[in-house]
Amino acid sequence: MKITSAEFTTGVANIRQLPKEPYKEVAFLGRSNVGKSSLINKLLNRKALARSSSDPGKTRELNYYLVNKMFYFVDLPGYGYAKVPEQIRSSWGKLIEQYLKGRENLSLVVQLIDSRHEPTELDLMMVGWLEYYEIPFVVVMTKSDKLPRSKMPMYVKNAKAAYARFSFCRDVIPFSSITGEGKPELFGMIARHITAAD
Ligand SMILES: Nc1nc2c(ncn2[C@@H]2O[C@H](COP(=O)(O)OP(=O)(O)OP(=O)(O)O)[C@@H](O)[C@H]2O)c(=O)[nH]1
Ligand SMILES: [Mg+2]
Repeated sequence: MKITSAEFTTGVANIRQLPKEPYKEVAFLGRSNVGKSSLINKLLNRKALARSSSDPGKTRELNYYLVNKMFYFVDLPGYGYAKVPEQIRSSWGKLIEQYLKGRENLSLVVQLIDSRHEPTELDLMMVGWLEYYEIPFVVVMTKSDKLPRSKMPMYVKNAKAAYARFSFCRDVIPFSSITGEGKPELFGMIARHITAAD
């Protein structure tokens, strides 16, 4: 799939503001600072469409990007950032859950975990929701450029084992926003879900 256009359309802070268009959606889910915005920019061949910052926890809304005037990428607020007050953290969690639970046109969720670390409790809780709501997801291991190449197969094997019990997990893919590793695999997966009949 060739990217012909990509634009930011809206930031949603309240579940009632979700776009009404019937476009299919791919949502990006992961803890704060894991590399969601960088991955979206890489997929869309843009430098700074999705705002990537050195200030973790900055993305507080569901950010909608319309791609090829055909489907949406949704950058979900990063969870698990300790410095954010508890009250705000729980309201993000609620917004994310309401979104995952009720969004009919949600075709695929991309969960990002750091290549160098095991999935956190929150990561597994989130995919627990996906499993419960029967939403297919793919796990992306970000920042793969930070791992020695020789160690990658072992890390991938461990991550696959951590997700083995989830029947809605479609694959585990190492990815780097710097080298572009994993981009063709991830794009292929996204394209298949966007163009599927239902
Ligand atoms: N080496 C390396 N650094 C990366 C990669 N992806 C992201 N980063 C860096 O990690 C930091 C966080 O990246 P973001 O893309 O802003 O992360 P995010 O998940 O969108 O963060 P929030 O919006 O705060 O939740 C930035 O300093 C990026 O430059 C990668 O593939 N490799
Ligand atoms: Mg971000």
